[in-house]
This record gives sequence, C-alpha cells and structure tokens, in this order.
Amino acid sequence: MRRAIPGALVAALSSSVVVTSAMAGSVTTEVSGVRVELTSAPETPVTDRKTTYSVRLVDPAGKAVTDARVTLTGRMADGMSAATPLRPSRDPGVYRGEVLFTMNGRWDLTIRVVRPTGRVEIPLREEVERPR
Ligand SMILES: [Cu+2]
Repeated sequence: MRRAIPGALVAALSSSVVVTSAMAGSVTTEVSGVRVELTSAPETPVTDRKTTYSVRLVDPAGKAVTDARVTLTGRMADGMSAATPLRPSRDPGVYRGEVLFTMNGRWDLTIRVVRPTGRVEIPLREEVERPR
C-alpha cells in the first residue's frame, strides 16, 4: 500500500494548479517544469461511447516521466461523477485511460498527477455531445 501524501506537501504545491479554458481535443500545459500533453479520442467526447484520454509527461530535461500516478476525475453540476486511472502505456511517459460519459453537457475534469516529489492537479472543462 502506498503512503498518503503529507498534507503540508500538498499545501506547498497548491500554487501549481493551472486553470485552462475549454479543451479542443488536446491541451499542453506546464506544471512545476513538467510538460503535460493531454489528448482525447475522439476529440469531442460523446455519450454512449468511451473516450480515451492520454497524458504525456516530459521533464525539463526532455525525459519521459515514468514515476507518476495519474487519475482523471469528472463532475457535472448536477452531482454526476466519473473517475478513471490513466495507466502507464507501452510508450514511456504516456498514461492512458477510458471514460464513458453517460450524460451530455459540461463536465469539469481534473487530471491529478502524483509523483514522489509532489502532486499537481490540472482542471479542464469538457463539453460532451450526444452521438450523431
Ligand atoms: Cu449529469
């Protein structure tokens, strides 16, 4: 079992929360020197079909970050929620997971990246559409 992150560490890193606007299939941001590239397939999520999220983490030296635990959580204003781990893929530094959105509309997503050196949370907004 992994040890919990000490509260003081979380507080110390809380300034590294990045707010981004609506995502259009892919978002790249930098948090504490680590580049975070997020993509989704399909680009615009639809209900009743799984959406695959991939996160690539690259450190300041250009090396793949392979020691992270990555999770994605989502919430709607009505209280609906979704969560999935993004697991390491065969591609070093790339983490991937699937979400099935059961309702269209606005979802507020959070990508949480936990490393031995601390953790960051990246909030994102997603507009989920109905299938055509
Ligand atoms: Cu809902």
